Amino acid sequence: MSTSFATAMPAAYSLDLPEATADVEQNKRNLDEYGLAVHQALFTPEQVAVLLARLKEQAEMEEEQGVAQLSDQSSTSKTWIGRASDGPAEPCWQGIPMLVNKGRVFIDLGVMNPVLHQYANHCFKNYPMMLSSMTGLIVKKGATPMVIHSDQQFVPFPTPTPVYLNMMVCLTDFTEAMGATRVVPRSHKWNLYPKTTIGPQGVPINPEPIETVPVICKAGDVILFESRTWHQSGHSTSDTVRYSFTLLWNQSWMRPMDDIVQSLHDDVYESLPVEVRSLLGFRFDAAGRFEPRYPGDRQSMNRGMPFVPELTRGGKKKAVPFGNLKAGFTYGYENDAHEKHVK
Ligand SMILES: O=C(O)CCC(=O)C(=O)O
Ligand SMILES: [Fe+2]
Repeated sequence: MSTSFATAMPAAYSLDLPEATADVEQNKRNLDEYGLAVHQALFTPEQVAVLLARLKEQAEMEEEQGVAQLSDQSSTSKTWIGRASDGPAEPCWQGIPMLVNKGRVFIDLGVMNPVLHQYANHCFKNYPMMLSSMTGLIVKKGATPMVIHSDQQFVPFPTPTPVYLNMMVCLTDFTEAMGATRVVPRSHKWNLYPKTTIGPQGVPINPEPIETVPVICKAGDVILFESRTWHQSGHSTSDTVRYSFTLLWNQSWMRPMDDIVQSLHDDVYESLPVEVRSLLGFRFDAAGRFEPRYPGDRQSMNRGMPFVPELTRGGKKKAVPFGNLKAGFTYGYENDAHEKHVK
């Protein structure tokens, strides 16, 4: 199940955490040193209230309309799509995937947040990035801990930079009793993924004990953890529900966790400025070419392509010319918009 690169984790390691701060340069150093950082109070109480209200309403209505992603503990256990009553267990956890389609506020405050871009550019050493997923996470009493994992656990070799960077936007306080995210500080330097095996319930478990520490936060804080850092959601024993959403970014050569280009609704796409489309993958640097499915379909900004079906003499299908590739370029000539967001 898991791939290990080093022989073993260190016999002893420290669980000390960096202090939360709004100092971006300090947080960059913390990301380098600990594999994580907490940006303190990035969002105002008013912004948190708006984000939380939208997330709660969406979550409730997904459940009411029988399309909620629910689980007894986390995405690694008994997970189903439907209503709470459809499942085999108590729905202590709810995921609200593809938030790009579920409220402009998540895009304006999250995806387009210039402070958050600075962290991604730092971790990715300014290699172009794109949004990989944006997901709401609700953790209720009874939710048990997620398997300890790294978010790039399926990458079959060690990487000198993280491939993904996760940003957990706390919409309530995160206390240990509420199942706050737990981490293994400095594990990003180990060149090792936490060991997992399939447990008796048929889902991955950690066969050996691994000590983790909760990241205690306030509503409005953002936990930044890069994709080599070992982590898990915690065990909720509290009546207070933990609400958050994560922005996951990846270097743009990597296949994103969620195929947002495929999944973004047309009306949302139409409403978005080019800067947002660019960050959602409608601009590519190396991998991810796509063509229109029909004439007039949405296009990659820096590689617009004609509609070209199978063409046969006497056949009915016709090509529809279009294209914004300039002679001498393969892609990426629209550098101004691009550079603005990756530097
Ligand atoms: O909910 C949490 O605390 C952790 C979630 C997580 O592991 C992830 O988003 O990758
Ligand atoms: Fe994770």
